[in-house]
Amino acid sequence: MEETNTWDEPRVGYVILGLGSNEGDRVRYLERGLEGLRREIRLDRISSIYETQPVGVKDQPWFLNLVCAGATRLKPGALLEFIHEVEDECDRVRSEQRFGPRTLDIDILTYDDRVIERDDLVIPHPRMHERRFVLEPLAEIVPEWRHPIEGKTAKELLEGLDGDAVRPFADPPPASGPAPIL
Ligand code: PH2
Ligand code: MG
Ligand code: MG
Repeated sequence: MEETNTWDEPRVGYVILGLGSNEGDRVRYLERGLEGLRREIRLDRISSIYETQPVGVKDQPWFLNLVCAGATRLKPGALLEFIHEVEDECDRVRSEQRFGPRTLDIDILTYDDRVIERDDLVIPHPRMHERRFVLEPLAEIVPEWRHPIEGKTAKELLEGLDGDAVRPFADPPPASGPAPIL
């Protein structure tokens, strides 16, 4: 007799996220962001913290940036909503100027090898391959990761890039709180 598969759970996606802060207690906002993300993402790699020159709007404080990677059951749209929730909990003001100062910005850089182009969500992040503040921490945790459109690894993308200043600032924030069971 044919058996129905009752174990058909939602699948797990592997995501890479970029975090940035240039307002208030920057380290604390990165830590709080990671804490929040752990409710839905089993983070298994977190880069060091880098201090980075602002890209885009130049006349604003320098950022702290890091990149993290992990597994989640949230699909891309639900992940985006969840990330907005975490940003809101971290005092993010939505009316702020695009590219201007923010307490915490969390960007979905990649979701598996998927290419998504929706009005509210473009994956891979459309500017990630030209931003040193993304590629430097990315190459630290997954140097062999390959961009699904550009066809180059994080390390190769970084090698072909000059541009804005990025300098090591601190070790990765320590894990706090339990990782979700997926
Ligand atoms: N984020 C931006 C605009 N410019 N510059 C740096 N160095 N780091 C960022 O995270 C960043 C930026 C928009 O989100
Ligand atoms: Mg951003
Ligand atoms: Mg953002």
